[in-house]
Amino acid sequence: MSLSLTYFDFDGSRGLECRLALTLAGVPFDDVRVTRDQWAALRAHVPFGALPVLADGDRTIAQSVAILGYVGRAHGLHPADPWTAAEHDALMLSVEDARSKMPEGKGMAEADKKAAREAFAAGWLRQWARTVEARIRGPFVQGDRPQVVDVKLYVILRSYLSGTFDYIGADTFADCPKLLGLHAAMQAHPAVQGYWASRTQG
Ligand SMILES: N[C@@H](CCC(=O)N[C@@H](CS)C(=O)NCC(=O)O)C(=O)O
Repeated sequence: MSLSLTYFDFDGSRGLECRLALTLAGVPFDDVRVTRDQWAALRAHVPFGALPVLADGDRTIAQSVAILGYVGRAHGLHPADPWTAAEHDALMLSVEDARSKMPEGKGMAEADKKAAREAFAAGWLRQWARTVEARIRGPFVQGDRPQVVDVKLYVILRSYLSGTFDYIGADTFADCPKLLGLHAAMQAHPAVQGYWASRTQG
């Protein structure tokens, strides 16, 4: 099996989720990072015209949740029980909801963007955080062992907690200790630490 994961050349969002899931699984993969110019030529040739894309020989799959589900099922990082697996899928899809519902702010006056983002954080996002919080056993979703669902939650929490998005404050999650604990436990996991070490040494 020769896997390659194609995404943009930055460590965030859906591409980071897939790289970290493969790293957690201990699976070697070709980490293909495309420039924006390369992407313009590539877009028409990938499923759904978006990245990430996972290739195994001449087979490709797109959609981050499908890629994570595949990696998880193939390597024991997604529940074997169908109901529990569907619960994990729902959590992963809710991360996609969070991404699509956040006001982008493109073309908005800064004050309007600020108001829209703060309303999103205080409203939809806080409710999302509480819903996820109730589904975490601790430190990871299903207990002591991280699975692909934890990787996806870690990546979006990392972006919120590090201030990647203007006007989405870390205080949004102040009453969600399990969510913060999941982020901290993922950050401290040897596979994740190894990934970050490899990126700073590269
Ligand atoms: N639902 C898809 C969304 C994929 C997506 O929107 N990817 C973005 C990067 S995170 C992308 O390819 N953007 C470039 C473009 O649309 O041209 C998934 O979860 O993988």
